[in-house]
Amino acid sequence: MANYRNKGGVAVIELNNPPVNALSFEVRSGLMNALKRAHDDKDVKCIVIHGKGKNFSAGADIKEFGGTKQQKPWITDACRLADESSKPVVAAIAGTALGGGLEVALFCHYRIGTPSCRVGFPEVQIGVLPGAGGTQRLPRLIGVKHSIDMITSGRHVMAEEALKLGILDKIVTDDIIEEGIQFAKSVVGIDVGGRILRNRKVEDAGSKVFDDEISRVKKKYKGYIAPLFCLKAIQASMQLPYDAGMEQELKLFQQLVSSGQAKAQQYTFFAERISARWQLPSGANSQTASPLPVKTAGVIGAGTMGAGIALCLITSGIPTVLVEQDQKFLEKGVKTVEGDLRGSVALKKMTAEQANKAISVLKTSVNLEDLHDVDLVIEAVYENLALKKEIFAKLDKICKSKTILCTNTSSLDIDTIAEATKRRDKVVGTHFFAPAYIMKLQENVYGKDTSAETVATVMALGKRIRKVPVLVGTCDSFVANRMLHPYATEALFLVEEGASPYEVDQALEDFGMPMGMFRVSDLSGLDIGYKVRKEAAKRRGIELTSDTRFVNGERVCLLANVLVEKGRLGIKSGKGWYNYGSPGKREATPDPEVLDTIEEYCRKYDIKKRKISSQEILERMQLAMINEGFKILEEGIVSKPEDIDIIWIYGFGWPKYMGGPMFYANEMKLKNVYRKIRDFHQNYPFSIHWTPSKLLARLSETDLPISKWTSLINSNSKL
Ligand code: 3H9
Repeated sequence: MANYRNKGGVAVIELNNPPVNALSFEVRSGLMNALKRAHDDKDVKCIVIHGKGKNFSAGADIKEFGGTKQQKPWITDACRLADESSKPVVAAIAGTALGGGLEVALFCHYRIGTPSCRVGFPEVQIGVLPGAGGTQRLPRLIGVKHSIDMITSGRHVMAEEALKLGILDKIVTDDIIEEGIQFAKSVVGIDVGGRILRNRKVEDAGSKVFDDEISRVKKKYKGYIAPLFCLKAIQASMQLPYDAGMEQELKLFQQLVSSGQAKAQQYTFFAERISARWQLPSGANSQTASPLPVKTAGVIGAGTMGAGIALCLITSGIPTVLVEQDQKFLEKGVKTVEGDLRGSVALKKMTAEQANKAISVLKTSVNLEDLHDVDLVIEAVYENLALKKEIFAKLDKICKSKTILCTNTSSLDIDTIAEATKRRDKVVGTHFFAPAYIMKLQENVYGKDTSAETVATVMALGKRIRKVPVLVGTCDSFVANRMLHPYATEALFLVEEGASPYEVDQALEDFGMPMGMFRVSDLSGLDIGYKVRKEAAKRRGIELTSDTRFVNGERVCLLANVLVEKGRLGIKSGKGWYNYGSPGKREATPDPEVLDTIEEYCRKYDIKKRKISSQEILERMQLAMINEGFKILEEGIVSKPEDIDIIWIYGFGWPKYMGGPMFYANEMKLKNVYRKIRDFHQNYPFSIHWTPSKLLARLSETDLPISKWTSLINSNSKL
């Protein structure tokens, strides 16, 4: 709703729907009535609109999209009187004015904001476009070029920049409502005609600008349709009169709202927030547990991962000690950090000043003892259980009793590592993804003794260092890599059976993955997987050679080992599944030598090859991994499907417009997913990953939407 009061001739209208004052049906109706009242009241000389609490408004209520509450008045109906009023209308902005919130402000004649306020059109990130005049009014205020930038990126613009662009008329420092009232009074009597945006013309930027932008946007936001629709709507503002432009904007908005991409992107928006609300089996949760302060941190291991993690910490202002046992490796790690900082400055992702500030809080050491005073340590040495246990035992003696000890292991048992210490409650997994500075996922893994306070601390740390933290339980390889395993295994089987690695990658990239499986393997280094496989086999008492075809009756394909043994380690050696010309180069070209190696391998084992369609490639890789996802849910390793989707989106770049693998399964209908998995199980009986999940079997009978799975899982813990 919207509150109304008359303060000495100033109508003060408050958008009231905390915490973000989303423009629900009630708020839109309330705003329309309040503007009418102010318009009709002869005592009122001017009008101020502000938001209740900390925010102006975060825009339309996304939950209403596609629902019954999406009904008139629209935001445009609610605001029409602001446009038509001869009384000055001022938007007084604190916190955020986003999407429809900024559109309300653009219907006002003036906009003032606090120094920390932010404005923007983030609609594109939830698969739609500003549909209440934003694409028609912003170009009339700040021109086509800046409007394209803001609307297609969805970025938030801070107060200073908003003032420079002309979105804000003034930045004020006192109470925003009082400032709004004073400002409104100061403009009473000044003709508002020139301030009404619908009356302004949009400068003709020419059609070439749009041709160039279409190419840029297609490249930058590959696969996403909303940015292209945004361009069409902005172009309409230039080509059509205001009313016709508004009609065109609404038409494009409605097309997007009903698209599958918008549904998936909006699911992702809420999934991220649902996933942030964690819970431990004990019942302790994000509401009840408080994090410990992390004023200083330590990172052990200055390899690619360690250096990347240290970079995340120092760029977030956390003084960090980077420890490596060997001075030469340490120097190499520091060079990596410095190089990445320089790269960020060159790409204008940070200023030289910020880079200098970050490096100034990095200390280095070859002595673990230098971690005696830090609040949290992240160990990022290579994947060896004995080594990790040794380090944790030492840390336990060196560090303060309150220090939290984290391991970046991607597969090892947290409880076994914790057993090396006398503070098992303070041991936790913080699994980062390569490259650690870029990839947003932080998979936090609790062990059986990890305390709620420890979990709260690493979840809060994740947010602070601009990651997306997700909490998972401990099991072999946790969630991300455990699901990756059947996905990658199927990729290799497909190659054995006749698809080339390049066809596999093409199918995945056409689907929307940023990189195919084989390119990712080359980037990570084939030797890493090789070592992990050997270690895992050793733990299970198995000896693996490239001739191994079955392990305990289960089919395996060790083609990747054959490449490693030929010295093809991926990008680092200039050759892997692809040819890169020379070590470190990124441009991947298919390599006939690899195809020959595969041919030779298949001949050796008498494997018959056949033509494999891209549909089969996607189904086998994705359904194998989705089946594993249901097993993970069934075992309670994560408590909700949203956790899995966020892991795949931020850990492996699953396209947001496809909503994550569990959402994708939901869209395919679970009965179809289950049927196909059962068929694959019949056709490929030697792959345990095709054994259908019991949870999937049950859910497929119910046809419940993904939003209801969690309640069914919780009410049927014994499935
Ligand atoms: C639009 O405006 C279309 C128009 O152009 C045209 C229409 C015709 N709706 O994120 P937080 C909830 S499209 C419904 O945790 P923060 C959120 O789910 C809209 N709910 O806080 C959460 O609920 P819960 C364009 C919303 O401080 C709670 O509010 N606007 C909406 O970290 C707190 O949110 C956007 O896309 C919403 N619009 O961040 C902006 N927004 O506690 C989307 C939030 O139950 N919003 N909620 O989990 C944001 O980016 C962030 O929420 C914001 C605050 C930056 C505002």
